[in-house]
Amino acid sequence: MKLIIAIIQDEFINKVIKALMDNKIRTTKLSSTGGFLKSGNTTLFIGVEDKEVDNVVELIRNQCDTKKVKTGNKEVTVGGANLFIMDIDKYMKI
Ligand code: 2BA
Repeated sequence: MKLIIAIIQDEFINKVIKALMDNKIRTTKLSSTGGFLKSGNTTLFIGVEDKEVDNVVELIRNQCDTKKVKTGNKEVTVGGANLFIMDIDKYMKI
């Protein structure tokens, strides 16, 4: 099993969650804040079987895009999504 931690820019989150729900992928949504821009984003915890990982990555990719944000006199390219994919030893619902 894998845990996908997905940091998503807020403007894409509703479409991402709809795509996950439409595909019966469970997720937990946390409000989060980027350390650099100090603006809101959303972090999803998504627990899936290994064989579902590629599908979830594609679902997220299809709903997100990069955007350019000006900060001071610099411009940075944000997202659309930053994903961390981790092995999970054990999942229990008790
Ligand atoms: P922020 O930390 O607010 O970063 C927003 C964007 O600013 C980043 O986009 C990147 O383009 C730029 N940036 C971040 N740190 C920088 C630095 N030290 N110097 C120059 N530019 C910098 P993304 O890379 O797409 O990241 C979007 C959001 O995803 C981040 O928001 C943060 O909340 C999260 N994130 C990205 N990489 C992460 C990591 N390695 N660990 C934890 N969270 C991460």
